[in-house]
Amino acid sequence: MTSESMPALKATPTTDTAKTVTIDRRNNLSYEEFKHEYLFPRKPVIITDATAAWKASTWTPQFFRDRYPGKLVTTDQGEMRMEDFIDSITNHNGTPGPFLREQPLKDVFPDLVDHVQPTPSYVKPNWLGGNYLVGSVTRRLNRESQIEVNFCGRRIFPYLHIDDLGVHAFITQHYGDKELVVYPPDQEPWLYRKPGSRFSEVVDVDHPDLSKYPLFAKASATRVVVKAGESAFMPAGWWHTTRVPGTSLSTVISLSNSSNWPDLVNYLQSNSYSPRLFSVYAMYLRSVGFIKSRIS
Ligand SMILES: O=C(O)CCC(=O)C(=O)O
Ligand SMILES: [Fe+2]
Repeated sequence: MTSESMPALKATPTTDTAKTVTIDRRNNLSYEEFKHEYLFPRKPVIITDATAAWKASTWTPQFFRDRYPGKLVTTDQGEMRMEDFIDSITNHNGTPGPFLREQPLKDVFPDLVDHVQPTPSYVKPNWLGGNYLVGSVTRRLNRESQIEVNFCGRRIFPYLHIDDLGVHAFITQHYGDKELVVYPPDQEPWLYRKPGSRFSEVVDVDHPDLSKYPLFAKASATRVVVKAGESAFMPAGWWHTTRVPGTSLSTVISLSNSSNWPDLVNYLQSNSYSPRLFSVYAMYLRSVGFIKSRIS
C-alpha cells in the first residue's frame, strides 16, 4: 500500500463525550485540496459545484413524468407506473410514500447515464470496476461501481448505517433538499451496531428509544443540508442517515482507491465464509491495490 493508505479508524471514543464535528462547504476545490483535506483524513465535505456540468442538474419529478409515461418502476412498495409513483411522492398524505431506493441508474434509466457525466475528479480513480479473478467478488465490486438513484417523497432513510464494502460515498442531490445526519466512526460504541452487520439498531435517530438504547444519548450527530446541485463526500466508516422534507432525487457514487482499499479487502475478508482461506486471495487483492496505486 502507499504511505498514504489509512488504516480503518478504531471504534473507540477517545473521550466519554462526543467531539463536535463540523462539515465544510467548499467550491472550486482542487483535487489536491480534496485529497489532503478530506479524502485521506476522512473528513466529510459538501462540494457545491462538483457536478455543475451534469445534465442531471435539471432533473425534476416532472421531467421523469414526461419522459417515462407508463414505465414500471420498482419501489419498496412494489412496482408502479412512473406517473403514479411521482403522484405519490409529490402529494404527501402523512405516511412515507414509495421509495425508489439504491437502484443502479444504468438498469432503471439507461438513457440517463450520460446525464451524470463528466465524472468529477474527486471520485477518480475508482477501483470498483474491473476483474478481480474471483467471479463473486468481481460481480459485487462491479455492482457497487454503478451509480445508484434514490428518489422519494418526505421521509427518513430507513436505516442509520455505514456503507457496504468500506467504500466512500459521493452523494449528489439533484432535486429537493436532503438533511444528512452524520456520526464519526469513533462514536460507533454508542450507535448500537447490529452484530455482524453495517446497520444500527436505532432507526429513527430523532426519536431513539433511550430505555432500550441508553448509550445513544452520548452520541452527537452533525447535521447538514445538501441542496440541489450540491454533493456530499461521506468517508468510509462514517455512520449516516438522511431525512428529506419533500420530494428528493439524488444519485450516489461509491468510491474505492488507495485511500480506502485496505478497508475493502478487510471487509471482504471478515465477511467471507472462510476468512483463513480468504487470506491468500486478500494478499492478491492487496497486491492489485499496490500496483493500481502506482499506475493511477
Ligand atoms: O441519498 C440518501 O438518502 C442516502 C444514501 C445512502 O446513504 C446510501 O445509499 O447508502
Ligand atoms: Fe449510505
